[in-house]
Amino acid sequence: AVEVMAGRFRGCLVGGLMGDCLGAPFEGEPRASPTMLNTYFKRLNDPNLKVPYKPYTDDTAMMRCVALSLIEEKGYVAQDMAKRFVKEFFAEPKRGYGSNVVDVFAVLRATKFRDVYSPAAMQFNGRGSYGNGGAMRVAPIALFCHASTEQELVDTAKDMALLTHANRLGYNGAVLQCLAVHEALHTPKNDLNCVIFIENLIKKMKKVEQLTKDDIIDEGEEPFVYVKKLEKVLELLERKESIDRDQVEDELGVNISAHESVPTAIYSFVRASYPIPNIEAENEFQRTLHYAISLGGDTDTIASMAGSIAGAYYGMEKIPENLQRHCEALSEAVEQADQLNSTCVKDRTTA
Ligand code: F2R
Ligand code: MG
Ligand code: MG
Ligand code: MG
Repeated sequence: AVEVMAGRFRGCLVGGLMGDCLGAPFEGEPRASPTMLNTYFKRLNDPNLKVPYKPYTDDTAMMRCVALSLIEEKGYVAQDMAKRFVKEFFAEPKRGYGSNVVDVFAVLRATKFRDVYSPAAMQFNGRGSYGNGGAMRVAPIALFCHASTEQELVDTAKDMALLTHANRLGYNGAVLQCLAVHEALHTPKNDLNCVIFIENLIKKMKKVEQLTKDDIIDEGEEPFVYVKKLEKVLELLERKESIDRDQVEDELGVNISAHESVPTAIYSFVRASYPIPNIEAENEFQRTLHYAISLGGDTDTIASMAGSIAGAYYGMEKIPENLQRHCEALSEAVEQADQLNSTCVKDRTTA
């Protein structure tokens, strides 16, 4: 069982990296045409193609911090993680970070990490960010907590997101993405039932989105935003072939806010488990990235989140090698996945 998990751990981190690297050239651009994207993937799959690697962006830069902090600290330690985010940002600030999250890094540094959660809480006049930056980096937590209780997984994802994203939609988006990776990791291979996959997430998010006294929510604001989005995913799945990309954009969203991108990434994973018109991809993992990118908008982040879920389900064995070699720091993602796996294995044997 440990062996099988190793392939899924690798698939998850490599899948996230690949979605980021391969999706980044399209971020914020007008939606790419079907011909353009078919040519893009066909060209990258040519074993003789020699081109510079595609760099990763903020999504992977931060995900690497999450993975390394969990590995070094053998668990979630807020201060260590915050310090890694800040160090990474100031070492390589031009990775395409969100325009507001960079203020959190500056304040964390200026206040010497005294209260690591307070700079994020002060963003947007105390409302906190609902950007997808918490969700885009959460996958290593699903791996690290893969044998933990659901509550531990949810709490850790939320706390990690709160370092930068204090808005309820921001951190709950991270929780949902973490639950989706976790669900994929535990779905037996060749046994994916799209409807059951989404229904399981709906059940879990009904608990997560239940309001507690700590939640800041405006009067009249919808509390079950993610549950509603996942119900829309079910509707889209039912309508099957008749769905076009405009409908996905209208109903789920394709932008940098967590609630307009996390459900879209999850939908991309389930939808790409069977053929899609105009997408020439036999391989389901590749089809997932291709479809996520084809939706336009926040393509690096949606493809990265979809790629982590798909990689956790299909495993490293299913990820085309020709595509892997175009991504920056591929071997480091593999190494971190193995280290996370052995940390968990040690936990299991010493527990
Ligand atoms: N930043 C980008 N892409 C845009 C331009 C990059 C371009 N390629 C370039 O060359 O510069 N991508 C990256 O950012 C997203 C993750 O962002 P994160 O970490 O959540 O950042 P932030 O700043 O907290 O939030 C992003 C924006 O969301 C809006 N927003 C969030 N909360 C809000 C609130 N409470 N009220 C109003 N607006 C809110 C703001 O516009 C924020 O700037 C990923 O796509 C990653 O790839
Ligand atoms: Mg990015
Ligand atoms: Mg806690
Ligand atoms: Mg992005």
